[in-house]
Amino acid sequence: MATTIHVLNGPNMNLLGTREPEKYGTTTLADVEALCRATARRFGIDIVFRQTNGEGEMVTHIQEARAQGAAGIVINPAGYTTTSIAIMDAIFAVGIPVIECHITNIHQREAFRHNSYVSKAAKAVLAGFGVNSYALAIIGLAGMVGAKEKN
Ligand code: DHK
Repeated sequence: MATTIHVLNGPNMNLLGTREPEKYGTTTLADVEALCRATARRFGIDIVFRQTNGEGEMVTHIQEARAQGAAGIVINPAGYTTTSIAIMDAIFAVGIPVIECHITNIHQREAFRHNSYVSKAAKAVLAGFGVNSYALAIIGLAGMVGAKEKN
């Protein structure tokens, strides 16, 4: 059975492409999904790609990733990054490697975006590479779970 990574997206990420393009660019979430699938394919990894605007639903998505046998998670918790103890707890609870990923460099932005609860539970963080943060997160996670790049 192929290794699977779940890529989880939080609130307002469904609006990527039209949402504050000067910060988040014009790439849509469907484009990001295609980027994630293409990047994972290089390692023979399958992707489950999900988005939710709800905090509780994101907790459920994290729990379902482990229940469905995911090797790890790439998560852009978006606005819940700096507020959600429940999402942090879910990441601790599932015990599979989680990579936190942001399109923008949250440390360069408003002070309220700097304190990430998710970072306290994540294995690693990618921020500021634009949508390439997702591709880099998948490459890093592939290494963590022992997947090798195919020729
Ligand atoms: C996306 C969001 O929606 C913000 O709430 C975060 C993050 C930054 C991003 O850069 O992908 O602060």
